[in-house]
Amino acid sequence: MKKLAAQRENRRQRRGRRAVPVLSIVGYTNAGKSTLLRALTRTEVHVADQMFATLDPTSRRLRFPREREVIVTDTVGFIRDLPADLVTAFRATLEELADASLLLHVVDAATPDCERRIEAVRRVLHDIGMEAQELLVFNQIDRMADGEGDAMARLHGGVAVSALRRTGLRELLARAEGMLWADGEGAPNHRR
Ligand SMILES: Nc1nc2c(ncn2[C@@H]2O[C@H](COP(=O)(O)OP(=O)(O)OP(=O)(O)O)[C@@H](O)[C@H]2O)c(=O)[nH]1
Ligand SMILES: [Mg+2]
Repeated sequence: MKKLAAQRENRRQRRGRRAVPVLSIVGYTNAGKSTLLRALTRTEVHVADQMFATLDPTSRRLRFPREREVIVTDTVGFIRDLPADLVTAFRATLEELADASLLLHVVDAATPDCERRIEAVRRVLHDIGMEAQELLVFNQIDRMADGEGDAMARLHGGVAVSALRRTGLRELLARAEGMLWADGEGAPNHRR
């Protein structure tokens, strides 16, 4: 664990020097975080329909138009009232979040209690002292009636996507780019 923490610190410093923004994918477990990372970067990341399929952080490089580059990291799913020992076990993953310039908060939009889950995830983020800006990503809209996912996303100021079908990703990237480079040009809009 110590060695891993040292390696992470190293990576963090290198990223800091190069000023590459980090986009961290967060969300309730099974929301589709790993599927989204895969869709965005077209690489294989462990995906499974089970609790906590992602047990360690996974980072990928992603290029925006205009040669802008970001690092996207996948994290373990958050659930309501995450027990303290689980928080300890996932500290490595949660520590990665300290790097984040932007949180892509993935929501399974087709789940009836998705608003309660959004709040649960926000509570965990708050409890670990995470305050980076957030973009709500309403995923799995292919499981909903036409237009329903878009309406939900609009209501919450988020974007609607299907990570599985790879729809809505262009809009997602445009919004993320706008949030990271608020002035449209120049240096990324880092939190620190
Ligand atoms: N229909 C549909 N299924 C999806 C979509 N995105 C993800 N899934 C499915 O949802 C299940 C969970 O996806 P994952 O990407 O593993 O979810 P996760 O958020 O990474 O899960 P944890 O790492 O366990 O927290 C898988 O069976 C995916 O195929 C989507 O847009 N539409
Ligand atoms: Mg996962």
